[in-house]
Amino acid sequence: MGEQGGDPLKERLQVLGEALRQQVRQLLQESGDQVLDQIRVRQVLGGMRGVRALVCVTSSLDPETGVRYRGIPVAEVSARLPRPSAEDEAYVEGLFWLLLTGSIPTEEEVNWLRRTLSERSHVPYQVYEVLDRLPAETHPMAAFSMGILAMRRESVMREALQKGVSKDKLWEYAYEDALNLLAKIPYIAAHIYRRFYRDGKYIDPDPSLDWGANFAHMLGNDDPAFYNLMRLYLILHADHGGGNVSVHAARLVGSAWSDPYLAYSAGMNGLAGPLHGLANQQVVQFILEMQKALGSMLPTREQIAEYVRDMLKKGRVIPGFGHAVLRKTDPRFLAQKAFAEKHCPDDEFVQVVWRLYEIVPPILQATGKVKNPWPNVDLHSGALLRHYGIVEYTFYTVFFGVARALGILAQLVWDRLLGLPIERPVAVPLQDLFTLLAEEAQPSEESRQVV
Ligand code: CMX
Repeated sequence: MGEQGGDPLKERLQVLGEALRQQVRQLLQESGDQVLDQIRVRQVLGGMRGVRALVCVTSSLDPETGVRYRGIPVAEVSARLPRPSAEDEAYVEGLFWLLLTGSIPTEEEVNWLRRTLSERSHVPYQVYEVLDRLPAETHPMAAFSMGILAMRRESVMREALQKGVSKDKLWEYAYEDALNLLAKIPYIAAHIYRRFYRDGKYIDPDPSLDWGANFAHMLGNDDPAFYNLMRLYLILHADHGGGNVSVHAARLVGSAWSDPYLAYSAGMNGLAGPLHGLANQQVVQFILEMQKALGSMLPTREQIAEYVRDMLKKGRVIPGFGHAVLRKTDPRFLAQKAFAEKHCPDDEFVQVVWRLYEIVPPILQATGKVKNPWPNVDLHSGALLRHYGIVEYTFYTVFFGVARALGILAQLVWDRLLGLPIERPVAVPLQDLFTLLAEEAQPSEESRQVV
């Protein structure tokens, strides 16, 4: 398959894309004026929470049960995808195939994808030069975003647009960019890690390894359990519907036909915010500060409760808890907890995380305002990475960024396949809202006459 230079994934997408595009056209013709939602003032002023105004092909998010990748609950997806052995986590390449096509790939298809990613993985040296020239205090997420932008000259979509490509063909160039980016992203991330935290001692890739394991290898840990943690981590963080900040930022930018390099980098700038992906770094920072303040590596439940209440009194948020959509414990947290129970139940840092899981939700609930007091994906990830020797927590959001490439790039390809237009909602002038509400409270002479 694909040995003579064919691309089975692209061929599949072509067929799927044509069929879905046709269905979308028909839907627009037959039901284009149907009302899907009504928007309240609370939503206009509240981050558009709950507004159903976007579509997503790759995944969906349910407040109670969490994210589903193409309909499969996130906790089950690894077990359904091809894997090295029954004891191992699934190959991450398989998830990318699933997100793009909606089908579980065969072993052969996963092997093809691994080979094609390996063939596309060369990063031009100028990109590494840009990274090497950054001041040592640059945050790794800023470096990551700059590394992606420094590679932008490689974009085939940018080149095709310059040459005047037809709109129908645009998705093919977005697809090529997506595969090229996916192949190179772990190299950029590993380079940043080794440059900032390991004295620039870089590790050559191992082309015999799969995408997730090779990333672990380039970071510097060849423990098979760490390979599995990486595969699991990358799968769990890959996608989360279309409305989260990183995916939405990338898709918004992509809707202007900005190529995937520009769009993915925009998504990463959103992921770098403390209310989103930076929370994984902040969880570890918060635990370390707490351990120091309380003089104990494993503080008692009472000590933790008092410390957390004190943080809330000071108006601070407790990182790793809460979510804009989820209303239950994030299944991605539970999947990481299950991994830790199997591989490192005696790790003290892991035990602090488990204590927080026990203690924090009722405290947040008692505030009466936090809509979801339960842990999100970011509460557990740092403790696992620390266990395998990646203690430099300022790098943690880059892991999230590498994983989120899978979802963002798959969604960008589908956006162009469907020919979705440039996004352009209306921002209501704030004064208009005041006027509207004042009129509603006190009907004008004119409207009274109408009644
Ligand atoms: N600690 C303290 N207060 C919290 C809180 C938390 N973990 N989560 C929510 N709140 C507060 C909000 O700040 C808000 O307070 P005000 O009314 O005073 O402004 C109130 O509770 C209501 O917020 P909400 O509707 O429950 O939550 P939002 O949808 O507005 O925000 C989120 C969601 C994730 C930003 C928020 O829960 C939060 O700040 N959590 C901590 C940061 C974090 O872990 N982020 C990672 C999320 C997952 C990810 O994207 O990676």
